[in-house]
Amino acid sequence: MTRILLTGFEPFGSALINPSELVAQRLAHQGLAGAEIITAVLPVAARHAPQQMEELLIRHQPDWCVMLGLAEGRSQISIERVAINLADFRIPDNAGDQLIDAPVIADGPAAYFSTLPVHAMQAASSAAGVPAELSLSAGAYLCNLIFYAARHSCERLGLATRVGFIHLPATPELAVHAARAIPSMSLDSMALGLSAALGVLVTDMAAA
Ligand code: PCA
Repeated sequence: MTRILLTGFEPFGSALINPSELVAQRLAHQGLAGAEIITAVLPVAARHAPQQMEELLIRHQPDWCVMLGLAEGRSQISIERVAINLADFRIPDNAGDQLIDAPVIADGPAAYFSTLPVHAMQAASSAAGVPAELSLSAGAYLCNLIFYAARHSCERLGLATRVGFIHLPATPELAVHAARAIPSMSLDSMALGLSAALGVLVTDMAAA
C-alpha cells in the first residue's frame, strides 16, 4: 500500500468554508485503490502549522505528502512547482500574526521544488475531465509557508517522503458570496480530478 498524507486547511479570511479540508475528507472517505490515505486539517497559523506538519511526517512516515489549499481566483486545479523562503502575508493569519518580508526558515535555501510527478498528475486530472494546470507560485501566505516547511522538514530529517502542494479554486458557494467575480469549481469535480492525480502516485510507487 502506498501511504499518502493528504492535508487541507481550515477556513480563513472571509471564506466560511475551505474546499481543501472538504476535498481531503471526501477523498479519504471514498478511498483510492492501492493507497492508504491519512488526512489532517491544518490551522491557518504560521506559529502552529509547521510543527503539526512535522509531527505528522514523523508519525506516519508517508510515501507522499500532498497538501491542499484554497486559492480564490484560480480557475483550475493548480499543481504548485515551487515553494519560496518568503512569508509576506496580505492579511493576518487565524492566530492574528501577519508576517511581512520574513523568511519561512531563517538561513534556509531560497526555494524548494515540488517532488511530486507534477506533469503526470496534471495529465491524469485532465484525462479525467477536470482542468488542471501547473503553477509557478503558491503565493507568500500559509500555503507557500507549509509547502516550504514540509519540504524543509523532510530534508532536515532525511525522510524519503515526496512532497507537493495543490491549490484549489473556490467552490460555487464561495463564489456567489465573493466581493468580486471569481471562477469556481464544484467539490465533485475537484475530488474527481484529485483522485485521478493521486492515482498517479500509486502507479509511481508500483513502478519504483
Ligand atoms: N489557502 C491559503 C492559506 C490556507 C488556504 O487554504 C493560501 O493560499 O496561502
